[in-house]
Amino acid sequence: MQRRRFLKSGLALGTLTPLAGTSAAMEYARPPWMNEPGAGFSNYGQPSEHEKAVIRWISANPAVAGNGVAWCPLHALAGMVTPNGLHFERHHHGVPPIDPVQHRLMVDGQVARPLSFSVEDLRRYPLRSHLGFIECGGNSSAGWHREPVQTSVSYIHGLISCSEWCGVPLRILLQEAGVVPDAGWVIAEGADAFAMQVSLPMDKAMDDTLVALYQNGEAVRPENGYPLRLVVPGWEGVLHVKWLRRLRVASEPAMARNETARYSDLMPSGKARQFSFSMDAKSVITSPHSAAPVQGPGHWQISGLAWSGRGRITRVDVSVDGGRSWRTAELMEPVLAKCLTRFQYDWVWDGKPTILQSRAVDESGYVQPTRETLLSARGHNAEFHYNAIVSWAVDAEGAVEHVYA
Ligand SMILES: Nc1nc2c(c(=O)[nH]1)N[C@H]1C(S)=C(S)[C@@H](COP(=O)(O)O)O[C@H]1N2
Ligand SMILES: [Mo]
Repeated sequence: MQRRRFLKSGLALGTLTPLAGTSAAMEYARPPWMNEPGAGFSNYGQPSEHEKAVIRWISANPAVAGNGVAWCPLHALAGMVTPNGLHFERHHHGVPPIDPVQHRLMVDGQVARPLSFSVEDLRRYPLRSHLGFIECGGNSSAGWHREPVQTSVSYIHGLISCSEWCGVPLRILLQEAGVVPDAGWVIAEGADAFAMQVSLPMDKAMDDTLVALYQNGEAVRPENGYPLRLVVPGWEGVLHVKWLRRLRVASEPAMARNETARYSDLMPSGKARQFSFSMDAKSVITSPHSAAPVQGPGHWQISGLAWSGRGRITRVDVSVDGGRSWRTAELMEPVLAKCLTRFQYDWVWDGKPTILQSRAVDESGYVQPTRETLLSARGHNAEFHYNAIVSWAVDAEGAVEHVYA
């Protein structure tokens, strides 16, 4: 009787065998935690104690205090939003302990009226929200190595995260200050030690750039720029100046360290690719991953993330045979411009060794390049902005390994 019902409901769902469930035991024992009332309320919720392994991995630079990164555990997340406590971190000079009451944002330089704002002043403006990614220009830079680095997907590609950033459009503040005609740049400065600076072209400043106060609904976290940061949709991480304290309108870029010596790429011609700005389309499979081998032949979800600084992801192709054939993956809604997009692909593994790959296409028509194509365009001296197709070999035991295919 039970079995017949099961078969019928299985048929209704169009499948005879469950994808992953085991048949339910007749006895359905009451677990111990149902025997007495549980814990009370908490002032600020924390993840389950069983999720303690889901953390950012820190690669601090031992030579420079406060310099380094913390990687986002992409392999452990689903959907597209990054929990605030797991947003990747990139600091050059540590996280300043800013008192929001004393913090000011100055708008000056080539403006009619230099202005100074408190955090409270900024909260009085109509806010705008951008759900989108921030990606460090150095993300995936292991791809430039001649041999494929053997580590987790998150240690190679985890310098990207995605949040709902809410703040004041930079345009409004610049218009109030009265930008002089022909002032082509805004030099943004952070309130960290050594005052990190970068230069933002005026067009982008006047377009969709935000002075963000909120991250996924709460105040921006200290490590992500509290109380204020720039959010420059689709453009590389370094432009998203944290702990923002000054916007100086200028006719020339600052040519600061992080837009000359860093975040630029030495090309085969000997010239440097500078001011890359927009992040090229990219995708990476986050599951299966090297820490969790595929548990035998059968149905598995290949899942991953795709994004483009130029707009929406229109398609992600997945290859389960090392690039010989490609199928279209399913894109999980919502699919937003300049935002992470989750893709999924139903994979039936026959248990034979193979190579898994993903390839993103964005609305500008740009197709994520193969490693060969990227190397032939940029050479071997580049250090940043690596966005080629990523390959994962699965061996007969299901172990996943980073390879160049
Ligand atoms: N003031 C300041 N802003 C900064 C940085 C910094 O070191 N100081 N790092 C930049 C770089 S290189 C990146 S990739 C992003 C990282 O943002 P996150 O730490 O919130 O992920 O912040 C940018 N803004
Ligand atoms: Mo960065």
